[in-house]
Amino acid sequence: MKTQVAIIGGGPAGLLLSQLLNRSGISTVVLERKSRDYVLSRIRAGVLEWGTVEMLREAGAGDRMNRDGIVHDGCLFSSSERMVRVDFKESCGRQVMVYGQTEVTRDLYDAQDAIGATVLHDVSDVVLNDLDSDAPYVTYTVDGVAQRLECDYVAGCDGFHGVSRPSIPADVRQEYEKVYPFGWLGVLSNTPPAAEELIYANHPRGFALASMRNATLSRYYIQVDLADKVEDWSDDAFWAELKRRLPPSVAETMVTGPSIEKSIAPLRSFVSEPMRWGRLFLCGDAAHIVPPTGAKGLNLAASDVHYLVAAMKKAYLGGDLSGLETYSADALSRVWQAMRFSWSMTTMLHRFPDQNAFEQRMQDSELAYLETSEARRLVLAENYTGLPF
Ligand code: FAS
Ligand code: PHB
Repeated sequence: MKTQVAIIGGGPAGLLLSQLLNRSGISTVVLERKSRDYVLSRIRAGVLEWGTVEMLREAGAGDRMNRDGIVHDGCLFSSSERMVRVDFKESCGRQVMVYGQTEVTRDLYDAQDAIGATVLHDVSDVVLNDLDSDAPYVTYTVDGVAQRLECDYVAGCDGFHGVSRPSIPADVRQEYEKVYPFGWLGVLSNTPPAAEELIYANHPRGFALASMRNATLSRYYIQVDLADKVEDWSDDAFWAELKRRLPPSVAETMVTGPSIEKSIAPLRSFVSEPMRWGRLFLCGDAAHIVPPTGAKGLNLAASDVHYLVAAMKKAYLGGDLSGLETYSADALSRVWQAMRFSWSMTTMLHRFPDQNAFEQRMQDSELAYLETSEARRLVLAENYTGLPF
């Protein structure tokens, strides 16, 4: 089999890339390790930057989002002393869309079906070959049969544990990492959201986040120790701890109910450079990971796709390879800004095990500054809603 761009991974990055390339007349084949149902069972991100919203609309995958997504003008930050609202629209004229990654992935699969794109599931033994030649190819197994896919380029969209990043020689890769000494216990419940907008809570007992998917589906997180297991947390224990950390006015009125999903995610900041080696281009979690505090993971996947689609169109439609040459630097420039923002939000809002009284005061003063400074709110708003591409 032959295609122009072989895409490894059928998550948001791979599917969005496939959709936008095919709509530009560039052929792709997506190789996904898991089944479609498995991919669609994942509960992950919940907030879309407006740039991501516009890309989904451009991809022809925005109709359900336009109908069911919730446009938010701002979000709230709380501590024991205060509740601060950051009005994105007032500060920087931009908004975000609350719409779950699960739905984004579903919409992308539907859009791929509508154009007859090739997405192969339950693929194993993927190996990327001759990436440093002008004739790369991918070998893989599907239905027990070994296959070979000839291509011009390979897009590694296979996430943090994929095969693409390790296909770049270790002596070429420069990796940067910070692992945080806590995790997030997340719960999804068929209950109305605790508030109209997201609440990021900094509490002496630890961080909490009140988010949502729609008017009857809520998503909550609390910071937990790395040693915690999901089975350590009954629903009652989770709700009691969440209420301790949210503002009393919110905790008193919020509706609780059985968890329909409960999981613990570790937090790390990670970047692997370069994002291109020979004919391989990395996109999304394959190249970088952010702590979810800044709601950047999914949006950075879209950001990389934005740059790679532009570069591929320039190459295929204009015979100009300059975009491919600068892809890694272009994508990384925006990745590092999102990395910085996600790190700063995580540092400002979480309780670190070795945190001393001075560091506690620094967090308090950060929130006090956010409350009193329009300039500080603008900085948060422009980063949270997404810096320009
Ligand atoms: P993905 O990991 O989504 O997709 C990669 C795909 O490649 C997967 O479908 C995988 O099965 C496939 N694959 C892997 N190896 C392969 C191989 N060898 N061959 C073929 N296919 C292979 N982000 C936020 O913004 N907010 C959040 O709240 C948030 N919560 C998260 C919770 C968890 C538990 C995790 C893991 C991530 C979370 N994220 C969150 C980040 C997440 O949304 C990612 O940023 C997003 O999924 C990135 O999309 P992709 O780059 O497509 O990677
Ligand atoms: C979510 O709704 O899952 C969510 C929202 C904002 C974040 C992280 C997760 O920063």
